Amino acid sequence: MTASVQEATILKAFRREPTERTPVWLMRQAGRYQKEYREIREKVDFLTLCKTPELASEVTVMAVRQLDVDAAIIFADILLPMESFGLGLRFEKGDGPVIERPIASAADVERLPAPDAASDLDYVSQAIKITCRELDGEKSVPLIGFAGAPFTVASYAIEGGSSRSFEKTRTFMHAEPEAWSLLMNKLVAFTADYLLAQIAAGAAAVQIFDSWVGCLSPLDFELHVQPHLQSLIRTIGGAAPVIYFSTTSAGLLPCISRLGADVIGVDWRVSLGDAWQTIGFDHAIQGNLDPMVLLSDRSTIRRHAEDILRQADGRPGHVFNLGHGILPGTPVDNARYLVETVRELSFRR
Ligand code: 1CP
Repeated sequence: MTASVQEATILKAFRREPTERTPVWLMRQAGRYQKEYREIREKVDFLTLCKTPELASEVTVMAVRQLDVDAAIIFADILLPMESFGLGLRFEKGDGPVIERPIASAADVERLPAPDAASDLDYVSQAIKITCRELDGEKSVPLIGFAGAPFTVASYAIEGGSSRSFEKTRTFMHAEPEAWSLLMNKLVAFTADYLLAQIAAGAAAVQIFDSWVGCLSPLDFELHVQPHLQSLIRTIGGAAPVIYFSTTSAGLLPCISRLGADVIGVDWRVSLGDAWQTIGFDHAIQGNLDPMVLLSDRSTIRRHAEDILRQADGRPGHVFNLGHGILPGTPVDNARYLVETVRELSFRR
């Protein structure tokens, strides 16, 4: 990474250094809401797009140019490791992901291989290298790497796909605590190698997506998830700033503050000011506009952006983002307007 990338506004905010304005990027900033993305997807299926470094890089860079955001996020998916673990992965039209051979027993966990993340998902590292080369020359826009958190990835591996209540996952966690722990260990080992490979390829920060962990009680989080996340973040060992993102997790924030992450991503179900107070000002915070607001109009978007910036109170260490991924029906113009508005409203003279 070049020195000018290190000085990028968003990396300063991750380190809680003062910045002249609040940096902004949007989760799922490359995706179906863009005409250009849909055109590429007419030609290649989603997994082929993820596995072709030139194409993955192209959609990553396109989102940065279209929205003028402060960071890129590499185009990939948290479910790619399913293939590495031999569980099978396909995406059905309209129905979301299908895990072909889901985990159903302790024996299934014991039988899981120990794949080599860096070589198995080398196509992600290649896409990162191409993207960094592309973005470095231009405006020194840093690239964020990512992976799914062990709980959220395990939920797909056990449910066999998306879920509402995570019944099988939570039942397995309670009924087979030892197998659960072994599964977490295997996922942590893989994910640590994967994230370190992304950092080595040029990612300036990494985000751990724990989208569904909010279905757990604080007690179960502490018992069955927290030590594994701590071990994952400890293994990354400061090689790059770590963002830990989750949703519907307001009640878990005291536990989340103990994970060792540098930046905590929160959704809109908690006010940003309260969340920051709870996790402590020794963390940076990322969030937290309701993505649904981007389906409305400019004055509504502006009002909500103002409120979030007011909650952050000009304190160093706020990175503006949505509280969850951008929705497919979002007008690109509204997303662009949000980025412009955050920049304008947060500018500190
Ligand atoms: O073209 C298509 O139809 C594919 C849609 C799509 C896209 C654009 C999927 C399938 N994944 C992605 C890209 C993606 N996924 C990115 C990179 C793009 C960017 O941010 O700009 C990232 C960071 C993810 C992460 C991801 N995948 C998460 C965590 C974040 C979140 O939204 O909670 C999760 C849960 C997934 C799983 C996933 N991938 C795709 C689908 C349909 C799903 C299932 C979601 C669900 O269970 O509801």
